[in-house]
Amino acid sequence: MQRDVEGIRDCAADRARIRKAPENFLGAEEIAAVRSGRRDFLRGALLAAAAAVGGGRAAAAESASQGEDVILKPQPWSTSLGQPVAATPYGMPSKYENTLLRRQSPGLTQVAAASVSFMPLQGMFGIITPSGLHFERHHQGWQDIDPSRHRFMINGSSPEFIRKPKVYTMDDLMRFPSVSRMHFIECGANTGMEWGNVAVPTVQYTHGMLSCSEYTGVPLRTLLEDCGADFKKAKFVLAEGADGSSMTRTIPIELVLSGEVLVAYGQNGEMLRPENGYPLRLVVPGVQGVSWVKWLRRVKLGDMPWATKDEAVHYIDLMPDGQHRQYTSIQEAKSVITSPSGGQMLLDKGFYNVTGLAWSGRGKIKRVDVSFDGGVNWVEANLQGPVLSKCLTRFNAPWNWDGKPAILQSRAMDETGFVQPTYGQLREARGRRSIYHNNAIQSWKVVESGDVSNVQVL
Ligand SMILES: Nc1nc2c(c(=O)[nH]1)N[C@H]1C(S)=C(S)[C@@H](COP(=O)(O)O)O[C@H]1N2
Ligand SMILES: [Mo]
Repeated sequence: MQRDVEGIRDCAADRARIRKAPENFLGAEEIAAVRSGRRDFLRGALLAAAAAVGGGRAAAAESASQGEDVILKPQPWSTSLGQPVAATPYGMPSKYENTLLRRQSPGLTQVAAASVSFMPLQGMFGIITPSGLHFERHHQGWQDIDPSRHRFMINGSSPEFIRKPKVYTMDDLMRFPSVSRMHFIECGANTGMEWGNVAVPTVQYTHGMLSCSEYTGVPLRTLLEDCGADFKKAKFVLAEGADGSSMTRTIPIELVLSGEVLVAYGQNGEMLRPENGYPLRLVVPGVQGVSWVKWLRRVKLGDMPWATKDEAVHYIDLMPDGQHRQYTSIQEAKSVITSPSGGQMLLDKGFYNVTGLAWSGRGKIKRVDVSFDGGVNWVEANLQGPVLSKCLTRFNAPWNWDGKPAILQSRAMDETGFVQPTYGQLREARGRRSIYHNNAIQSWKVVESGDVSNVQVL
């Protein structure tokens, strides 16, 4: 798979044919350069001609002549001493992998520390998000908290809910039996800008408030039992963060009793990153990101939802009848084709592996269909294992592009039988003035030049 402009030159012999999405709004210039064959972008007129006429043979000829050099002559890396072990005690990506980064959307106002960075889905593989590329959403910036000074308290809004309120140190928590589980986290506002038909250019900005990790921690249920919680009386818990945002969210006790809610300290085999809540965060599988309270300092038991600012003023859905819907926490089934996707460019007709991600807050993904004609005809995609509950699932579908305009879509179905809606169906139920919980089918338009862009199909 072709992943950047330089890569076209270096890897053309692999017959990879997708140019990577421009990572910012300089894309048009790069594309113009591809077409005019400017030599600082692409070597020689041959490939430029190939791109212009969409012919594969010229590109193949170019790659063969390049291939001779790198395959027949000894390269510096085979004739010199390599770097020693532990030259980088904490390993970093290759210096050539310098464009796949978290980015802030140019379509959003940047409010100092209260902001969002998006995960670069368009160039990622499999289902796990490397921790350094995990999206970020902070309401008051992130902190790097000294774990020896971090405390986690469990109490009740009245003594009837809990017999032994406790304060734990990180050392205390890490002595409990732990579990590790893979789950996605999606901000309820992911894909939010598309409600108003504002088409942001790339999948990073349409769907990048999404990540997936293996989390390690203690089921909250275990800790509540340790404190003598009365599960007959307590109906809800309130989770509270230690940062300056006063982030508090109500979580129904049934979710906690299922054992799925974790008080987590581990992410992808190491401690959480500071941006993701180090040293402790709540993991609430299937539920929108805001409930995954970071820098978790307290869980309080009660018998009524608290209606705090982040559940009474924010994170509510404005319905067509003018009413606000509250506590819509579950992330319904959703999917998106990550490549080819907006901003990328198909360099040639022929075979493509269309790939993407599907997920559901209600369980496992059962099936994903893919359309190449804007939803008229559908074929079933291949689900790539493992297919886990409340976790990202990778899908792939083979496609032979005939060089004609096409509209690529994916449609997920989860194990409850829920089918991802079209924009028409979503707007019928929800109107068009929402911010949160947009799980409509995403469409990518491919034109004859090979350019891929974001369009909405009802
Ligand atoms: N304490 C605290 N927890 C928080 C937030 C925050 O600002 N403060 N942001 C929430 C929101 S809105 C989301 S979407 C997720 C984002 O998690 P991430 O930054 O690890 O991706 O954290 C949630 N937990
Ligand atoms: Mo969020």
